[in-house]
Amino acid sequence: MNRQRNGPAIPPFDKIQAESVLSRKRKRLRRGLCYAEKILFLHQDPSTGSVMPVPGQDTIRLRPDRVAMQDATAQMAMLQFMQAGREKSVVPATIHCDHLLGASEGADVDLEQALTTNREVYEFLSSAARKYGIGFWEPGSGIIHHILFENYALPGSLMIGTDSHTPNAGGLGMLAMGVGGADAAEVMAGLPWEIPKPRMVGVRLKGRLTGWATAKDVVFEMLRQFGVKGGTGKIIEYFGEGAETLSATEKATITNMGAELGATTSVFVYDDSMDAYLRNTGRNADADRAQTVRDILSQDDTCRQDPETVFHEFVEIDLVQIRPAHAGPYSPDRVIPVSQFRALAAAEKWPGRVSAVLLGSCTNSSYADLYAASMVLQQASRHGLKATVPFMLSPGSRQVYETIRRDGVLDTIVAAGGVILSASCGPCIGQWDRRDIKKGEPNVIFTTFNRNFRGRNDANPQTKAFLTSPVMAAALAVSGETGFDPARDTLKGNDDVPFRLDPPAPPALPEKGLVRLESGYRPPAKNGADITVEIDPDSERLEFLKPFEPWDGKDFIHLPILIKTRGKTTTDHISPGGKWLRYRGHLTNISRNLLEGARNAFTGDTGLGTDVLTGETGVRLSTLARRYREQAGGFVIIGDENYGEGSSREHAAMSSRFLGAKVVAARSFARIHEANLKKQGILALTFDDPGDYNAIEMEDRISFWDLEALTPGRPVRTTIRKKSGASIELFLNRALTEDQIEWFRAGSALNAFTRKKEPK
Ligand code: MIC
Ligand code: SF4
Repeated sequence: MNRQRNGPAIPPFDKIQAESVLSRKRKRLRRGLCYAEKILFLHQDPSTGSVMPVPGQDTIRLRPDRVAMQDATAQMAMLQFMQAGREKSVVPATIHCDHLLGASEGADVDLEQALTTNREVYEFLSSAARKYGIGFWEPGSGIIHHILFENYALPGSLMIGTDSHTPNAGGLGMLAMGVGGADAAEVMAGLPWEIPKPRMVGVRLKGRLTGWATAKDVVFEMLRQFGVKGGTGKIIEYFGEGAETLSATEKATITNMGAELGATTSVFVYDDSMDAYLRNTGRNADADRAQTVRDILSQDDTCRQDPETVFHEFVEIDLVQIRPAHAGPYSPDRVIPVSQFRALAAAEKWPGRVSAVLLGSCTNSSYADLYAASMVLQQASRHGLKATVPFMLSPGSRQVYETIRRDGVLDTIVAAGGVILSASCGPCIGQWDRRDIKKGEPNVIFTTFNRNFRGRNDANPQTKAFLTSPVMAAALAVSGETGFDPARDTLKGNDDVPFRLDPPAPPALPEKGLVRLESGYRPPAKNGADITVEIDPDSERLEFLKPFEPWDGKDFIHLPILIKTRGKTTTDHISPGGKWLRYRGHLTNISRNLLEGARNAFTGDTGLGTDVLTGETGVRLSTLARRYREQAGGFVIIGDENYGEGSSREHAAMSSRFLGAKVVAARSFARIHEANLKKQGILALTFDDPGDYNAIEMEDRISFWDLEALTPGRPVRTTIRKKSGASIELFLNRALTEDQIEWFRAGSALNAFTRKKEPK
C-alpha cells in the first residue's frame, strides 16, 4: 500500500452483490447493460427509488467513491463544507495545488514565486485538508487529472471532481464527473450526489490510428460530429477493437476532452491497456483487484451485437480514417484538417507565423505524448534544426517529469529550445505572463491543451489559439509556419538539404516504469479536532461565506435585465480566470468580474450594460448588478445557447447570486453551470421556444408568477412588460426536482442541508 493515498485501493463493490444488482436490472430492462450503466447502478443510492428513472427526465442519486478538488475551486468547496459543520469528509478526498501556479520564468522560479504569492491560500487549503481528513497535494506535484490518473483512478469506480476535466479518469475505466464545489461539499458531508439520469452514447472504434493521427484527432472527430453541446446530458462510452489499440493515456486524452462536448462524462470499457498502465505505474494491487471483477468490468454482449438496443445513440469511428487536425480559434469544435489549414488561414487572413507553441497540460502530457514530441524534435535536430518559435512544456506531474528526465526525453526538448514550466496548469488557465506580444496584437499559437476560448491563455483577445496534438505541436515549433503539414511539406536542414519528418511511434509506457515519488503529498491528521482553520478578516483572497437569504415567498415582479448575452457565453466569459484567479476564495472580490467577458446583445459591448433606471450607458456589469440589487430587488440574466459552457467554476453562479440574480433564463444551459445555479438558489429556466429569446429587449421588465406553486415539470408563467406598456406572456421551462425547489426556497442547497440538520 503506498502512502500517497487517501482511501481504499479496491473497486468499491463486492462481486457477488454486484452481480445480483446487475442481474435484477437486466431483468427489469429486459436487455443487456453497457459499462457506464453498470457503474451507475452499482453506485446508486437507495433513495433514487425503485421506479426505473427515465434518462433526460428523472434524476438519479449516486454515492461517489472519491472526491477531488483543485486549488482554484477547492477554496469555495471547502468554505461551503465548513459551513455545513461536519467534522470530517466521509469519502476519501484530495486537494491538488495546480491552477494558481504562474508561468513566467520556468519551473523553479515560478514555483518559488507561487509559494510566496499564494501562501495564504495554500495554508488555508492545507490546514483545512489536514483537519477534515483530506489528502493534500502540494504545488509542483502536478495537475489534478494527472495525479488522479497516476494514483487514484480505478476501473469501475465513481468519482466527482471540482473541475470539468475530471472525466480524464475515464481512460482507466473510471466514471468521473466534473461538479461545482457545492456538490463536492455535500458529498463530503455525507449526502448522495444527484444528477439527471444521462442518456448513453455508444462509440465503437475500429481499426487503428495511422501516420500523424493521434488520440487528440479522435476527440476532434467527435467534436466535429457532435459540437460543443452535443454531449449534454449524455455519457459517452467508447469500446470495440479499435479502443483496445489505444493505450490508457491515449484513452484519457479522449475522455478528458469529452468535457468540450458538454458530456456528463466519457469512459472506455476496461481492457488490458488499463491493466498494463496500472502495473507500469506500480499499482499492482489495483490491477489485481480489477482483474478479479473483470467480468463485471465489461459490457454485456448485446452492446457489441445489437448496440442500438442499449445505447440511445450509436456511432462508429474507423481509426484508419482519422486524419490529423487542429481545432480553433475560440471554440474546440471548429476542427480543421492539417492538410487544409494553410488555405483556410490565407482565406481568413490569419498570421502565417506561429507565435508560440505550448506543450503539455492535463490533456496531453503522458510519457508517450512527450516521448513522441521529442522524437519529432530529434529528427529535426539531426538536420541541425531547433524550435524556431517560443516553445514551452507544462508537464502533467512531477512523476512524469522525473520519468522523461530519466529517459532523456527532457534533454531533447530542452536542447530544441523548450522552456520547462512547473507541473501545473500555468498558461492553460491564463497564468501565462506573456511579454513577447502586446495586448491586441493578432497572433497564432498552437497548444496541446483542451480549451481555446478567446483571451484564455494570455488575456489577449487577438491571440488565436489552436488546439493540436503533441506531435503536431513539435512539428510546428520547428517549422514556425502555421500551415505546415508534416505529411506533405519538407523542412530545410542546416545543410540546406530538404527532408521530411516521419510520424513517430513512441512506446506506450516507459520501459523502466513510471518514476514513483514519495514527496509532494501531505496526509490528513489522524485527529483533526485540534486544528483550527484561520482566515484573516482583512484578507483580500479569502472570506468566510455568509448564507444566502432564503426566498421571501413573493413572486419576482418587474425585474430589469442585467444583460442578454449573445453567442458563446462560457464560464470564462461569466467569471474570467487569469488575474481573477487570486480571488477564488473571496466571494465579494471575485464578484467584481461578473460577466466581464460576455457580449451584450443589446449594446454590442463586452462586459458592459445600460442602466435602464437612469439611462447611463457603458456601466460595468458587476456595478450595474449591485445597483439593480439595491434599487430593483434583483435582476434577470438572459443567456444564449449552451450558457455557462466550459468550466465547473461555481463562482460564475455564486457571483451572479451574490450580486442579486433571481433568474437566469437561457436558450439552453451547459450541465455543470445549470446545476451550480440551482445549488446557489437561482431559478435556471429555458425558453420553451428558443425564438422567445429574440423577443426580449433591453428595457423590458420581467415578472415570474406563482412561484409558491413551483412543481417539478410545470413551466413558470412569465410576463414581459415592454416599454410601450404592451405585455407578452411566456412559459419558461424548468427541469426542477423537488429537492431543487427546496434549494430555491431555502436560498441555496447548503441552506436546505444545514436547515435539515438543525434540531426542531
Ligand atoms: C478549466 O479548464 O477551465 C479549469 C480552469 O480547469 C476549470 C476549473 C476552474 O475554473 O477552476 C474547469 O475546467 O472546471
Ligand atoms: Fe488545468 Fe487546463 Fe487541465 Fe483545466 S484544462 S485542469 S486549467 S491543465
